[in-house]
Amino acid sequence: MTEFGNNHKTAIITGVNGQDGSYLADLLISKGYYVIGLKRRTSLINTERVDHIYNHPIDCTQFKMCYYDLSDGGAMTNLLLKYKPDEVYNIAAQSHVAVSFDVPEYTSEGIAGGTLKILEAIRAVNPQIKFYQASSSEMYGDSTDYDSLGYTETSRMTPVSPYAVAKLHAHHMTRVYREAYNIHASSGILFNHESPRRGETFVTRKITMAAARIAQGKQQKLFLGNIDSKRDWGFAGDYVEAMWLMLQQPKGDDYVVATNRTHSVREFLEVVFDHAGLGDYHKYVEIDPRLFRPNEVPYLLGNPEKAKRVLKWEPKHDMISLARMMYDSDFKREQTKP
Ligand code: NAP
Ligand code: G4F
Repeated sequence: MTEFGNNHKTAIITGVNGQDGSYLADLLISKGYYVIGLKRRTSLINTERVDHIYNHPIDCTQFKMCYYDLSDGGAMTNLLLKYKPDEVYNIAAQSHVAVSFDVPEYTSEGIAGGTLKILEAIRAVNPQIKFYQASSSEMYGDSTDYDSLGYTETSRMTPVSPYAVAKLHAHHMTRVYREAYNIHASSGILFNHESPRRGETFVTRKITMAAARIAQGKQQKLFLGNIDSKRDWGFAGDYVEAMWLMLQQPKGDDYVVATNRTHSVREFLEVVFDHAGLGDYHKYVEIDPRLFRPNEVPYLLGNPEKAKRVLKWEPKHDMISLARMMYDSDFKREQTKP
């Protein structure tokens, strides 16, 4: 018996301080789970995204934070032995594609090596533990193996960044452990998903934060890189439901999670600047060649037909409602700053 008792499900979430980890913790707690959220040690406290759970009089009784790093397989073994989880969600990663060109070894060791360490720990401690792997649409790279409905689970993947190669390694390893050891291991091939909790250096959040500051007279210019690339953007809160649904199926599998709509960064800019009442974004945006990547994924459109059919999953937000939600949140947040 663990310190939480036995009459509940227990889940471990790596990367609980991140965007998805925090939404997933909210979801699992609302379903009655006990959640062991894993964070890495940082010199400044960065638990902002889960502080509402900590500070909640009831939710905090279902939540515990422990230190963990993707490089530490022994630590995962100890956590599995101590907390006896039913489900492990591997959400942690150096998740910034552009940064992966600067720190490819670190990115790869965390994502590829780190995932393998968790799978090995599950195999050794208890192969009945269900496993979720955060795979990515970035893995498709510049593949042309899509039709008018977009990429599917079986489309050819030709990754074009160190991040994506590492994710593809982890994706295949998850399948290998599913097939070789009969572990309930699933990969969610998630297309870009955003929210008011999105990291501040990803393009959507960079845009909504800048527009909110420009609208309040605190910033004049926004510097961006390639604004012609296209992404299939959804809401992170919708996407963590798909993660959970995958682990409730009789068997592990791979699923595309996407909205089936694609828009350029330029279109996202237009929606945000229009919603902010700022008019033409050209007045504020400058293109900085230093923000272009050595390689770019030009186009992403996901076909979530399998997730809809098998998981009965549906996205509730599209790019426009998402962009407005993010801008409104940043506008309010900016108003409270000195
Ligand atoms: P995120 O906000 O960057 O969160 C990643 C989390 O991982 C952070 O809490 C981070 O810790 C933690 N982390 C990083 N390196 C670590 C390490 N070595 N050991 C332990 N923890 C570490 O990313 P996200 O947007 O929530 O994405 C969640 C996952 O889905 C990632 O694996 C990402 O690659 C993948 N994914 C994301 C998207 C998307 O559009 N958001 C799409 C497809 C796949 P700190 O808080 O200390 O930095
Ligand atoms: O917001 P981004 O950095 O997201 P990207 O590269 O698509 O990666 C995100 O989605 C992946 C799923 O497909 C995840 F796996 C990954 O972890 C991450 O969450 O960039 C989106 C687009 C790119 O084409 C980029 O070149 O926006 C372009 N962009 C233009 N100016 C910019 C900027 N991106 C960033 N981050 N910053 C800019 O100034």
